[in-house]
Amino acid sequence: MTDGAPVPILHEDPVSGNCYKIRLTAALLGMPIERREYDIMKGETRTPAFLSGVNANGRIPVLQVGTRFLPESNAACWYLADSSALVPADRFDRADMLRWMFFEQYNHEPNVATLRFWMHFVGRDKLTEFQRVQVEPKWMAGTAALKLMDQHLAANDWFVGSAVTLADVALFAYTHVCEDSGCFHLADYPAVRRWIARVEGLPDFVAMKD
Ligand SMILES: N[C@@H](CCC(=O)N[C@@H](CS)C(=O)NCC(=O)O)C(=O)O
Repeated sequence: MTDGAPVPILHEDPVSGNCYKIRLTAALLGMPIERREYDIMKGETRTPAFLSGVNANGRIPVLQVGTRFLPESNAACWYLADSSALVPADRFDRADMLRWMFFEQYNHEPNVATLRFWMHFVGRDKLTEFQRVQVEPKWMAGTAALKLMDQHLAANDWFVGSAVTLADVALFAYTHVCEDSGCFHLADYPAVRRWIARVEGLPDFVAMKD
């Protein structure tokens, strides 16, 4: 970091889109970041050491800055990008960026990302009954979120204003891999596809698997 703050450490599982948002933010800003890996499938974020020392909420990502720990992907992105070009200077645009980041956490991630986790990593035949009954409602809600994004992107290159912001970073993370679940098809969302290509074409873009 240029302000004398220590190099942040990202506690992550590399397959997680929430963690990837933070790596992508750092890459786009040219900021160094260290990485500590956990395997969520093995419960490594639920150990007493993790719960007492990293995040009492038992989840990654967590951004460690010195001795302080910041969970929640969008808060961590904000910490890195505050006062940068990824955050609009205009007050309304800044709030609008947050609007899309809240949308991502409420309408998009709990549906699109959760279905990716259940169907691709856990496996449909290993889902609990509780999870199984939620597949269809999550598919409907995820579809509604992707449709809304497509509608917005049909008329706009970026979610806010005329350049990439954290809203794009937050929404890109799970959208570009939404087909992993087998529930969503990007061909249904042509404007989203064009926007994905736009994000992937940004200087310093890093892929999820890098
Ligand atoms: N709202 C949180 C969601 C964090 C989250 O759900 N993390 C998942 C991986 S993407 C996790 O750690 N799961 C492991 C577990 O719950 O045990 C964020 O945006 O960071």
